[in-house]
Amino acid sequence: MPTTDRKAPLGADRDHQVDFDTKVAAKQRIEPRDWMPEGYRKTLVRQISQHAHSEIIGMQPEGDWIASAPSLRRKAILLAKVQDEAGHGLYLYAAAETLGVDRAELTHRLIEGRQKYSSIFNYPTLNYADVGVIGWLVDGAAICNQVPLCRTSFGPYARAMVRICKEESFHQRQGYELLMRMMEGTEAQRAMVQDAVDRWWWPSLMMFGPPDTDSPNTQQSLEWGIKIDTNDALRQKFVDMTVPQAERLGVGLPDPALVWNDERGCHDFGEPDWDEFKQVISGNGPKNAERIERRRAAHEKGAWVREAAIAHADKHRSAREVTV
Ligand code: BYC
Repeated sequence: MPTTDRKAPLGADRDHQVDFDTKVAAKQRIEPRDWMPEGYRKTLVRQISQHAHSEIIGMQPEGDWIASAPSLRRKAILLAKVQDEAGHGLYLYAAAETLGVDRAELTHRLIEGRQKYSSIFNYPTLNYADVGVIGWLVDGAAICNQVPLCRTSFGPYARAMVRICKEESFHQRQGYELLMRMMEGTEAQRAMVQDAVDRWWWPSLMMFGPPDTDSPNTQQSLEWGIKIDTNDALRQKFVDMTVPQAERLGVGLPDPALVWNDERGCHDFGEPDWDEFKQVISGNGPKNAERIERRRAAHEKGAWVREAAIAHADKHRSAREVTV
């Protein structure tokens, strides 16, 4: 499907822009048929499709553990979570399609390395404690980032976020509950949890994106109401939310600079390794090549399903034509 040009006719541009700005300022939703600045549309396509890719690629690190889940209960929980992630990807691709892009094209951009997905999924899952820590920290960070996005200015994205956030909160709780159980277990189980927390803490902080001073998109996205908070504000919120949970769990967080600051009314904490972040989002993280290769192989393997669905739709269409 070609990209729709939603630029207004010459002469009407100014009125449309005023109308758009008024709606955004009044926190009303912009809907797919409304006029929107081309930059707004492009930014949304970028963010929503990268978000969708993250959900789909994010199925891999945990999906690897479905076959080795330690009990039937854990397997049922993990299966449900990974299936939810596929669903989130679908809601988000559908939201992106309302902006005039085609999902197949977005998938190609991902596979060909022309679009990003969340840095967090380029780290390996080494044991079952990682499944719990992904739920607790990664889904916890995702909730922090996504709850404000329920109020984002583009209607289809905001509505997708409402559904996604409900499911993310189950994801976060199942992770925390798994870790709680492990912490009640043996010394070796507690050590596994601590090791997983040590490995996932900094990558979780990186999920919120570069520092505000190094974030080229934040200011404009805030003005358009696409983003509601800055990267640093959400990172801070996540740290403040997570510290008491870590204490309750009985694990340490691997940051010697992490301390409550009475004056600021929040925690001080150390800087993530931004060079590592840049490497990971440039395709050089520990698992980037493997994640993309698996996505490409899955896409190719699914070609017959897409062909069959199109043939089925064509058959129905021609059957309808005969009977009308
Ligand atoms: N990873 O100007 P900035 C999940 C890129 S999935 C990779 O701050 P922006 C889950 C950024 O794209 C949750 N790239 O950008 C699933 C930009 O590059 P481009 C995923 C990153 O967009 C399965 C450049 O850096 N959540 O929860 O204003 C299992 C400059 O950054 C990252 C979302 O996608 C990163 N971490 O802000 C379990 C949330 N950070 O595109 C869990 C929706 C930055 O110009 N997205 N970059 O080449 C957002 O909220 C925003 O896009 C971000 C970045 C805060 C991530």
